[in-house]
Amino acid sequence: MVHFTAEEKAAITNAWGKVNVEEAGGEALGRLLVVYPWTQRFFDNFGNLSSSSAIMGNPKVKAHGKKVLTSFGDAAKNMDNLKAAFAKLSELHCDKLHVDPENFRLLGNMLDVVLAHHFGKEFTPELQASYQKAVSGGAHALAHEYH
Ligand code: HEG
Repeated sequence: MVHFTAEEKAAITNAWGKVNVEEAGGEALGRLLVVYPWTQRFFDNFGNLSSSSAIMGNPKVKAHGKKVLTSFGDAAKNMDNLKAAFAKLSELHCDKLHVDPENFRLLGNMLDVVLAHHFGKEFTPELQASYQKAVSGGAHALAHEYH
């Protein structure tokens, strides 16, 4: 299980407070769908995904991105027990949605790009490392109930 030092927790929480979750969520999910187009198959009820501009402007992508990042942020309040924080969602993504957990990692990397863009030089390697740890911890926890 991942362990976070007090400094890492503080850095993650502090930076997360400056993130516009709605914007960043739509941007990260949109980029996932553009960069890894096979991920679009989970969202065939989202309407027009025919081009990158259609995807990035699609209101359902934005709304779902916000939902995903909001729940990610809620879990970040529970960094000592990500497994418990994500247990229900893990079951949902496995049993109902059949999302391959590899996709959690891909989405995490898209979030990385979005945060780097948002924070610029403030996204120091140390902060990036803390986020990578949080994201891979989250991805691991989300995959935990898979069987
Ligand atoms: Mg998932 C639903 C969170 C990655 C595909 N996702 C949801 C919901 C949440 C969530 C909170 C709504 C659950 C509900 O309605 O009760 N998702 C979530 C997190 C992460 C993630 C925290 C990773 C950090 N999801 C993810 C990825 C895919 C995916 C990578 C597919 C590539 N999620 C997915 C789908 C739905 C949800 C297809 C149902 C969408 C719908 O039709 O409403």
